[in-house]
Amino acid sequence: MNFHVMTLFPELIQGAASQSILGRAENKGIISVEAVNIRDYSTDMKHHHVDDYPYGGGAGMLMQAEPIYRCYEDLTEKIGHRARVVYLTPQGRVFDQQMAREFAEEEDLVFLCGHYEGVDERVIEMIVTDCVSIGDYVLTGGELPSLVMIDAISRMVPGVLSGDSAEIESFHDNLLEYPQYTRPEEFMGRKVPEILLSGHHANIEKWRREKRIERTLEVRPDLLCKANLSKNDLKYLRKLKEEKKKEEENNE
Ligand code: 6GU
Repeated sequence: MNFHVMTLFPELIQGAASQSILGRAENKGIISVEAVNIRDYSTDMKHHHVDDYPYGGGAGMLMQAEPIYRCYEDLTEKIGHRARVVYLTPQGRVFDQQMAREFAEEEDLVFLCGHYEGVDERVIEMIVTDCVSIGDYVLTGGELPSLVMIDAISRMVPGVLSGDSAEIESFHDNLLEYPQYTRPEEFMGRKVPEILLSGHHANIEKWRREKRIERTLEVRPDLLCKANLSKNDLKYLRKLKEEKKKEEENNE
């Protein structure tokens, strides 16, 4: 899978994408991350400006349509077909695991990173296929969001992760992950839960399932109604809720 990032800060993208699991996947040739500098497509030969004041007034500067359009045309010629173009913006659909899985089916994916107060609406209408936000807060530009997306999408691409770790992780079934422990058995007085040392696989599985339900109820109760819960799961959930209720009554 090939990621193409249109940005004013290509070093930020290349730096992050060359590390860790993404870097390894790139070295193995499973993915590629290429940052293209929009400034190279400026029509302002003297100062290479790519921004200007908004019509109608208002704070800040906007990225102009033409450099972005020229950059996109050049990229499309190189790619050889019209790939999906993701514009990173707080005005977009909120990114989630399901979107990551869908985007992972693409061979090429183009990102447009906005900066300043935004981008001239006309170029968005002309080239963008998907407006995506990574959450309800405001960032200074689209570079970090595009890296977040590249990371989440890449790990859905076959061969990027070893084994089946992408499968067993949180969110594919709307439950948070269970707690994990490695050596030593005791760290500053804190012991690894006995059951994990027991070698009793059925009990361990049961304990892990219960921890997942417990955590999800505690931190993300909104996910529980989307989770696929068995009769036993629901029984355990009822027990947790009753315990919680009793505790609250005791605190009154
Ligand atoms: Cl995609 N861009 C910016 N600038 N801020 C954001 C965002 C994107 N998603 C959440 N906040």
